[in-house]
Amino acid sequence: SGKRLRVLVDMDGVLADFEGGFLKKYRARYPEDPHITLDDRRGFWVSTQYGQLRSDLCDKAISIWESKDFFIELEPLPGGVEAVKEMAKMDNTDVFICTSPIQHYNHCPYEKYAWVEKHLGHDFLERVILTRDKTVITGDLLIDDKPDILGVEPQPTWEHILFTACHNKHLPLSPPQRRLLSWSDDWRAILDSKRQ
Ligand code: DGP
Repeated sequence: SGKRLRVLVDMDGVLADFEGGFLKKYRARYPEDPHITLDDRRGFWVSTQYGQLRSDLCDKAISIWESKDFFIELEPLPGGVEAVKEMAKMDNTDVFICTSPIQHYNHCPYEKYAWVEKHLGHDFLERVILTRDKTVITGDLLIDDKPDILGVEPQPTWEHILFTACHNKHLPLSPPQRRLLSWSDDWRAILDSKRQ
């Protein structure tokens, strides 16, 4: 028993395959240009690594996720939709999708809602939080693939669980930080560890 558990789940790189979707569309649009395999991805920002490969590739990378239909066409990552649906049915558990839209706002925010409706159902639209600053959102857990989640609140209420992605899998964790290796990993145990 005790109080309810609030779980914040990131979207890109946790529920939706941003990296895979990006690489597929980048290669289709720029077949003559070099690319970075998912195995060679390092660092959260895709455009930074492409810019290091060749300076003109930074803007070419950005052009991919700024295009219409990029976000709605992202494939779900294995097990994510099922896990979030199961979480939402658990006793004493509130789950929210907590995602940062890109600043180029003409397609992304709309398509994020459309993705949630398509894959999680209309009722889940009540559970979407779009914010550029996740530190001001209160919760017990934030499951997110971004290694450094910073904002105006120096002491966020949530514990950040680093969701493993191609760009962060080699990073050492600074204890006591915890990882979720994939949705096949024991996410239920992580939730239980936060229950009173
Ligand atoms: P979130 O996963 O909620 O922290 O959102 C971060 C978004 O930024 C997500 O849509 C992925 C995207 N993203 C990845 N690499 C880059 C980049 O180099 N530049 C920008 N502007 N966005 C990026």
